[in-house]
Amino acid sequence: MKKLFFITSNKGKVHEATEKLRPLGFSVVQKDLGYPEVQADFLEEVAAWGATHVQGRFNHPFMLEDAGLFIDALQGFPGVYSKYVFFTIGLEGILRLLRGVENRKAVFRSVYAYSKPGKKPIIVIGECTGVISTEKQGNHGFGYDPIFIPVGAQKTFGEMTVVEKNQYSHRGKALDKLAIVLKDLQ
Ligand code: ITT
Repeated sequence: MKKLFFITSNKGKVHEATEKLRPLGFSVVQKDLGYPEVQADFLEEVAAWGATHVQGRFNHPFMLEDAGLFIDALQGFPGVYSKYVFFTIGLEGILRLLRGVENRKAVFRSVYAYSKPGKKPIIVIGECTGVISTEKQGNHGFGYDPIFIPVGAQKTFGEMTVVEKNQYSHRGKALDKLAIVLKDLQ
């Protein structure tokens, strides 16, 4: 198994990445080094900037991720502010903003930056479209999982196992792409 460092504070992400990449020959190792999340309009900028920052103090190949939930009826909010919004108004706040709103479409985006010492980070993106439920369902996963139903499913991410969520999710898709990149690099 090839060791793959994942710079993140989020154990849920580590769990999902582990399940996804283990069968492909990678053992994911969490490093909670912390890095500043730059104020930017796009997740790609946040991930690339974070990777360049970590490169300066971690002399191994690694990956990191920036993710967010973009809600149609809220013009893409919370988007790049997903973390802040989750810890402030939370799921209840989002459900309140959408009370009575018919268009419940949303997309989860995940951007991975893979970095090797001295090299420009490689960026891969995964997306998952779906709808925001009218109430919280399930207690698996993390973050917005209990209010997001992906297209093709009848239940929220919060009601899915990690393996099931990976089949639909933005993170699962981004990691599939990353696995191809990593294979080509070997
Ligand atoms: P890092 O240390 O990796 O940055 P984080 O939890 O801060 O971990 P992000 O900044 O990438 O992660 O994510 C922003 C927010 O979006 C985060 O607070 C999560 O609640 C939410 N989020 C991201 N991916 C999610 C997923 O798969 N399911 C539910 N919520 C998710």
